[in-house]
Amino acid sequence: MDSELKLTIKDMVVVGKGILAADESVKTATKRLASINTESTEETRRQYRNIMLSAPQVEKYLCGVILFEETLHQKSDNGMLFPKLLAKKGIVPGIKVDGGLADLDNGEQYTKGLEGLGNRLEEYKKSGCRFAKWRAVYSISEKTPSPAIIQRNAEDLAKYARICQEHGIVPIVEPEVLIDGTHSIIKCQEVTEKVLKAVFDALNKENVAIDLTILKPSMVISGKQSDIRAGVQEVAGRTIKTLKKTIPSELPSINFLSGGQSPEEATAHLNAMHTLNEHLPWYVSFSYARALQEPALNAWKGKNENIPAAQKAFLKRAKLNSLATMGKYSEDMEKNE
Ligand code: 5MM
Repeated sequence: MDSELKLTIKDMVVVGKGILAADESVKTATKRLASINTESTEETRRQYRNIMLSAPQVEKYLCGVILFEETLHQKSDNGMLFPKLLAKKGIVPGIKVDGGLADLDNGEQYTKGLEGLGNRLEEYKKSGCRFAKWRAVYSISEKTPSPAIIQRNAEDLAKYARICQEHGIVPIVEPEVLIDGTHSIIKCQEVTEKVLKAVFDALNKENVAIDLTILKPSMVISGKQSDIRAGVQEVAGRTIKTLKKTIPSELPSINFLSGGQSPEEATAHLNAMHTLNEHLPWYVSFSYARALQEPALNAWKGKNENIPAAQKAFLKRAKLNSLATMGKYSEDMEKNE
């Protein structure tokens, strides 16, 4: 089992490459398609995913794609099952395995989906998936996140990660401290530190092999509605400081989520982390959904004649984020590319 996991890590930790999150549930995909006045059907969701997954030479920038269950059984315009298409390009197919969020009485949310996970993983494996992803969320307000949700999410993420590794699937562990709110970057830093500490304590307790795990965290960033929002250098500096304090060096890769940042912000922040002149013990890259997809979605508008423009927009963001993983991105590339 270990050699299988090691090979997947090797294929997913590649300098200059990152992960595309294309794992929106039907509900979220419907919201995204509504923003371009396109009806959400199985076919329009397939068409949309086909634009990104079939984009020419996308494998230069991506080492993995997180898929939603529905996409596993869908085919590209050329008639190839999407996981097969990705594998053919040398991109590792993965799958979102959490069952979404459920409300708790105090207004916080936990993640569903542990029941029957092992059996589902066996099925996903047959479809070609080699890694999985599970997302837990933490909201910042005066009373949240509560110690109880920090503990519960950490334990569930750890159980999920252990089950994945037992089935030869690399777990992506995604604790997302939400950007919504008026909080300061310092508050976000405090919360992120507590959350990550609890997650790694739980992973260790559950005997999860850290060197065969990928972390998908949020960045340390000011609340979206905050009056004073920290600049790029501060976000990069505080994020790396917090990660160094809480994450063991044997973790192979940290792939950030974009969490509501604009595409340009998400790229600039990642790039700045690589220009801090600090040694980073792990590979630091991206696993963006919105920050990679937004320009493509807006260019497509649900119309066939816009597919080339949508693919161009998608490849541009993928390339700029690839450059950011090496600290080689600059703002003027936004105009020239
Ligand atoms: C936080 O969401 C993840 C990363 O996306 P962003 O880069 O846009 O923040 C993403 O993988 C998310 O987990 C999926 O889109 C699935 O979301 P839902 O809400 O449909 O389960």
